[in-house]
Amino acid sequence: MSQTFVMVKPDGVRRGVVGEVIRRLEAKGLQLKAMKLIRITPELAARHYEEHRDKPFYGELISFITSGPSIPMVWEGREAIQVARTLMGATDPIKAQPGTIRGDLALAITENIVHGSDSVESAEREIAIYFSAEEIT
Ligand SMILES: Nc1nc2c(ncn2[C@@H]2O[C@H](COP(=O)(O)OP(=O)(O)OP(=O)(O)O)[C@@H](O)[C@H]2O)c(=O)[nH]1
Ligand SMILES: [Mg+2]
Repeated sequence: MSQTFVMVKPDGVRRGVVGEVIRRLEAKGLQLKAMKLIRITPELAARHYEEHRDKPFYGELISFITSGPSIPMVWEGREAIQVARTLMGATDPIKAQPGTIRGDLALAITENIVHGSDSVESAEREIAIYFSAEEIT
């Protein structure tokens, strides 16, 4: 069993697809271990996206992720990191396959509905940014 960090971004909350994202992860067989609704602060956003600090789209990324409430979550299951990334689809929704969350629900690369950890190290790091150990069941 492994754990991953998945987050519905502000566009997903605004568009009312939180339930749809959760439904797909549950239907696949992953188990929800922790969840909350928060408005990400600029400080939290900078920690989350520190790997992208020098990218040209960094400013856009930070202003978008702080633009409204998000739903950070911890999910658990076999190969949870890979499984969640596969269900999410490619980063650019234009290239994401139909049947994936981004392929079915999104059209813009910044507003791509969900975030998912891309490695064991990033899952551990991101879970610790958003949740204390007591908040994970
Ligand atoms: N505007 C813009 N945004 C980008 C670009 N590349 C990535 N992003 C945004 O930055 C986020 C993080 O980029 P990555 O970590 O490389 O992509 P990812 O791992 O598929 O997506 P996350 O799960 O959100 O981390 C993406 O989800 C996009 O919202 C880009 O070329 N232009
Ligand atoms: Mg990423």
